[in-house]
Amino acid sequence: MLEHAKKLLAYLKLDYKVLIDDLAQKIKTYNPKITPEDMKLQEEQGYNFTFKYYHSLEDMHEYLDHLSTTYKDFVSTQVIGKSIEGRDLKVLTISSGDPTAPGFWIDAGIHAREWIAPTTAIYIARELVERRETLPSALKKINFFILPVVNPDGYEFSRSKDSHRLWRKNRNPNNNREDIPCYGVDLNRNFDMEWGVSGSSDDPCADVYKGPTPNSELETQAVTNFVSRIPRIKASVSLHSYSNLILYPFGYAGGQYHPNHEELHRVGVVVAQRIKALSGNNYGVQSSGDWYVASGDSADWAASRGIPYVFTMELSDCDNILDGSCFILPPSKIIPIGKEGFELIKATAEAILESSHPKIAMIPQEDSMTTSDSFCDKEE
Ligand code: 0X9
Ligand code: ZN
Repeated sequence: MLEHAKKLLAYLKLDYKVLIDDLAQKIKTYNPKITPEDMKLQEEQGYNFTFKYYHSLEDMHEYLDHLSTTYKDFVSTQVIGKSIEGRDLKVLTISSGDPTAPGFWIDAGIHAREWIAPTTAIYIARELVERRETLPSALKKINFFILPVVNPDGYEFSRSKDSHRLWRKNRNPNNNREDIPCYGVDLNRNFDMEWGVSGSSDDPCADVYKGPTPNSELETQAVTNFVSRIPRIKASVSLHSYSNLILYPFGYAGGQYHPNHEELHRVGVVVAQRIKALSGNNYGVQSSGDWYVASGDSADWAASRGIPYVFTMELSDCDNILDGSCFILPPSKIIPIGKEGFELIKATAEAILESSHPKIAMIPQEDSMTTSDSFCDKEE
């Protein structure tokens, strides 16, 4: 196959460089089949999810349900909407017990191929629920809302075949128009904040297709409807990969900053220092738009809603940035990278509780659901 491609490129007189000798092999090695021993362990624990594999959406949802049934006093799940192919968008709510406590939104898996992001969101959920006894007190004084897979159709598509592994967008057929033969909208270009002004495309075949209108996608709508109604929301974190970066708004332009950007930068630097001490890894801290401009991302929208702490975290570096497959990470990275993600959640929680933010205009109260709504919508 590689030899055939090389011949073709030579014939076409096109310059090339082989980045990965055998991508299929890399995909297989880093997505191993569950061993019979682990299957047995899963049967014993009563659910299939582990931190040793990249699991299906179903397995991940099963774990969220396990948390909500085992810890029903303070944990619940709710389906906040459906994807374009009809999959559930399942949010885990972890209650501090105080309905007036600050709200904290965490989402992951907006981009299908970034498998380390959903696993990190679930790792964070596990720490917040199953390791509650060991948590710093700040984390117990916050109401968390976690959506580990914003783009379930894309995620399942990327798992369905080796050749789909690097899929990024959702699976909107884009009306199946003959003149638009391409699937998918980039959900991180679809949010309604300076939509389409930079770093996105109006070509449905592009990986950064922004969609036909702002907030056009069911997945984006589910997120914006739900987050707009989180009572006293103080933080929004969006998990992505890769690049070892802690980013804060705005992303639609360089040199445009969230009103709270000095504080966001300070928190980001604290997190980077803690990660360095934890794993030796170096994280950068900067505004999204100073990294590269792209409009319509979830963090810019969250900032536009007046949320004071807004971050995008690009989890994981790349062993070899030129190999073109830094989205494909061995499952042995799930826990170490989960820990790095958790550092951002911890430091943000501490910062929320330490400071008040008179300068930031918050979401008008009439838009918000009551806290009891959010905790009573428990899925049966
Ligand atoms: O391009 C994106 O949507 C994010 N990077 S990723 O590699 N995960 O796709 C970055 C979003 C941050 N926003 C901007 N740079 N504007
Ligand atoms: Zn991403």
